[in-house]
Amino acid sequence: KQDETDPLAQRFAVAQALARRAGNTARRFFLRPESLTPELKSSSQDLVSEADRTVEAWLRSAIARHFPDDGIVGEEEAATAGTSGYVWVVDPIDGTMPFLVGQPNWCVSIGLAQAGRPVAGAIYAPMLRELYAAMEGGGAFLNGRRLEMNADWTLTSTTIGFGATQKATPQEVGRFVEGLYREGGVLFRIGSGALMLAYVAANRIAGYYDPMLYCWDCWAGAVLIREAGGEVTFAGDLARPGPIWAGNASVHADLKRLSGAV
Ligand code: 2AM
Ligand code: CA
Ligand code: CA
Ligand code: CA
Repeated sequence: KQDETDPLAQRFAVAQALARRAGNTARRFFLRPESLTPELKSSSQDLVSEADRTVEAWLRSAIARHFPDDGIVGEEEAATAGTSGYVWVVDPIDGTMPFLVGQPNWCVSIGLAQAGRPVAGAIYAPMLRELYAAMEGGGAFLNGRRLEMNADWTLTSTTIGFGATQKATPQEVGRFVEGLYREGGVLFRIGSGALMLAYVAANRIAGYYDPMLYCWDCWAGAVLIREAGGEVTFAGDLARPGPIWAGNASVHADLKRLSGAV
């Protein structure tokens, strides 16, 4: 049983509850898509709607109510600084594109940083009825069931998740896909980086590479990977996007090599 006075365990419990509640709010929007008027952000495939904004605003006020001294970084609003050393890293809807076209593969992602390090995370995918949760030193779980990554898998044991939004360059995409297929690998892609990381932790895909993610896409997922026994490198931080590689030790190294990072 977790220590209820431990500041991280307290936040971890709240993160899971908020991910569920936020997910259920997003789900109500999802089931009434005619009520949404999506707007373009940076490109024709970078969208936002009132679902994203409403859920993030709700999350921010709920976090501030529970932990007024914590910082918050999220996709749809400017970061707010805190004094406690804890920063919440939230994506109200990861997978906005799938969300807006009626695909079930989207989620709420809530990560926690302590002194800039990923220490806890909760990912809730309402249409899949899946809650992924992990806290440093406490293991990774899917709906309460412990996750443990397959240490024997290679690049070709099953498919490999690849992010590659329009922010990735054609060169980055081409080099990686060509190398992967040359070595017998096969691509997997859904429009949610957080869920692809969760799928790696759950042994549904063998690894994941994205040339450019923001912290809110991958913070919670990074904790899941580590606590499920895998390796993850995020070259960005709380302020800057960057590439990410995830898998067991062998797949993680292969993905770095195929992307030209080493
Ligand atoms: P989003 O749905 O929250 O925007 C897919 O590779 C990942 O990239 C998702 O986590 C998605 O998060 C994000 N994403 C999708 N389109 C993007 C874009 N145009 N710019 C930056 N990130 C994007
Ligand atoms: Ca977005
Ligand atoms: Ca995202
Ligand atoms: Ca988002």
